[in-house]
Parts: sequence; C-alpha cells; structure tokens
Amino acid sequence: MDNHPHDAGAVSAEEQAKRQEFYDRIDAQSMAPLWERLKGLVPPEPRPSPRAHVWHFDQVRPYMMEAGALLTAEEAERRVLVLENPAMPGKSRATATLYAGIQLVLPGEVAPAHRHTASALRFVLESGGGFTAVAGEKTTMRTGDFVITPSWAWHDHGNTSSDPIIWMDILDLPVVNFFEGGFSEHHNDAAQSIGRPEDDSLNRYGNALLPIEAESPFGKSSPIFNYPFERTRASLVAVAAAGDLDPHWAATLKYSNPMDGGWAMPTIASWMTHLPAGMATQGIRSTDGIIVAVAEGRGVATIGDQKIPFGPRDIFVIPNWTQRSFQAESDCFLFCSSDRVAQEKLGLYREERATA
Ligand code: GTQ
Repeated sequence: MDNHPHDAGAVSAEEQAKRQEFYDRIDAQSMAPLWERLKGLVPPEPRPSPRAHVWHFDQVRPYMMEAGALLTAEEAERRVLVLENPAMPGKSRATATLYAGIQLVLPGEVAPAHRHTASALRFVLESGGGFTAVAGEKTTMRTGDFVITPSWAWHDHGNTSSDPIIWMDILDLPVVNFFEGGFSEHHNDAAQSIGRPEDDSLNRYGNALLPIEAESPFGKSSPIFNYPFERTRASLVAVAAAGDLDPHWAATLKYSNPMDGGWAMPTIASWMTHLPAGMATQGIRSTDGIIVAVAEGRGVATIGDQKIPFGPRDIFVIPNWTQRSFQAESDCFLFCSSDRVAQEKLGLYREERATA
C-alpha cells in the first residue's frame, strides 16, 4: 500500500490559519478533522509503546524482602511490586496490554480471598511450598509451576512453609479496563473454605482424560489451574531429544485447555520454550507483546537492536512487532505469556519469520 498517496504540497500560512480557525470552532462542538489524525489512528504497521526491558531477579529480590518488612500481606491485600514498562510510566503495564507484578507471601501469611473478572496467572519464581486456593481447591505452588486464577473465581494465597514464596503475576487488567467491564469483590473470610482434595482438578482433567460428561467449572478458562513444571519440563526435554527443533521457536509447547485444545486462558496465551545449551534461534516478530520469565538457564535475548543477558528468575519484555531471538548458554526453559489468544480471536494476530 502507498503510505503517502495524496501529497497535495505545501499550504500557505493564510490557508493554514483559516483551517486552524475552523478546527478550533468545531472543537467546541466535540468534533475534529479526521485528516489531521488519520496517520496516528490507522498506522501502516504497529508502533509499539513499550520498550524491551529486563528485571534481574537478584536486583528485585531485596526490594521484595524490604516490602515484606514494611507491611503484611493482609494489610497490603496483595503485597506486589508492579513491573512497569519504563516507556509507559504510571500505566501499571509491562506490555501494551498486560499487567505484571511480583508477589511475596511470607511464612504464616495469608493474602485474603477476593475475586475479580480479570484473569490472573502466577509463575512461581521461588518457593519452599506456599499455596493458592481457587474456587474451593488448594494447590501447592512449586518453583516453575504455572497457576491460573480464572475470571471471577475466589482466590486466596497462603504460606504454611518456613520460607518466603515469590511469584510473578500476570493479569489481563489493561484489556478488561479497556472495555471498562471489570468487577471485583472481597470474601467475608480471609481464607475460603476448601471442599475438594488437593490437585483434584489436575487428576480429573490433566492426564489426557476428562470426566465422562465434562463441563468446565471455569467457563472459558481451563479446568486445570496448576500446570506443574515437572511435567512441562519433562515433555520439553523429550521433544528436544526427539530432534527437529523449529529454527525460530526451538522446542515450544503451549499450555492448553483440555476442553477444547485452545489456549489455557481466554485472554492470555502462555507457552514454554526450551533451548538446549548452545542453540541459537533465528529472528521472528509477532503482533503480541511478550513477557518472559526464565525458569532455568542462562543466555542472551536479542530484542530489536538490544542484547539482554538473562539468568534464572529474570523477567523481560519483548515489545509487540519487535524481532526477537535467543541464544542459550546452558539448557534454557523460558516461560512466555502474551495477548496472542485475544488477538487471534479478533483476527489481528500476525507473525513474520526473518529469513536467514
Ligand atoms: O493475587 O489476586 O498482582 O488481584 C494484582 C491484582 C495480584 C491477586 C496482582 C490481584 C492479584
């Protein structure tokens, strides 16, 4: 497409003043000239607002512990430090469409029960064995587990172990708030009552088996709400050992909803990528902005023209429509999340593989 179709040439100062006077008058009527705004409204290709950024866990952890000494989980409701993209200050967003934060629950604490229409996921960074309770069922949160809090499900978090638990939160808050359709409420009790055995949903839905008359308890979200790292890791190691790694995606498996084979959550797509030590991927860009948490391994991410060295538990952002590639120094397991599923549903998702 020609992006500069109708260049009508220079306009005289007199003509410009006349136009401006008109714009000022219609502004008072809550109207505006589209022709002055068209380029910004309908860009020829995405212009990412966020920028590539990394939060190194070694630097973040002391601040988490400092927050832990400052106030209790109960006082804070959620003791979270928001990961805010430096190019979008004050917006509580890591990417254009996703919120991210790091949450700390100290031994003996409870983050009280509430629910909201925003969907949340947790990726566990450090754990001696805390738990989250979702809709009457508890699950232990182990390092590397991917845990879902579906839209409108009651949830509280607790820590009955003797070590702190720290995880990354990702929520679709900017999406929900874009539609201005969000609701939330507090539970009467700090901790909800538990009515089912631990990992009941994983046993019913998580072994490539389903209840004979399966109905999802969580609507559009997966009935599984803890995808244990141990299983994900084992699958990826086997896939890599079988060979045929994709030059752009290496070994990548998406977390899926067993009810329909789609993504595990309705608004946030999550997957894990495994690069065996020494592997380097080729460039790819896609319309979704991605948040990456390093489950294991060290390497370098090249994002646009930036090189970002990463290690275990680091979190980094790949802006939308920005080329990415990875180089693994050791065996890497990268947990990734984006708004891809929402874009796919709206017919907006695109990707482009760089040719070597
Ligand atoms: O754990 O429910 O990081 O409601 C932000 C909002 C975590 C949570 C966040 C939340 C939560």
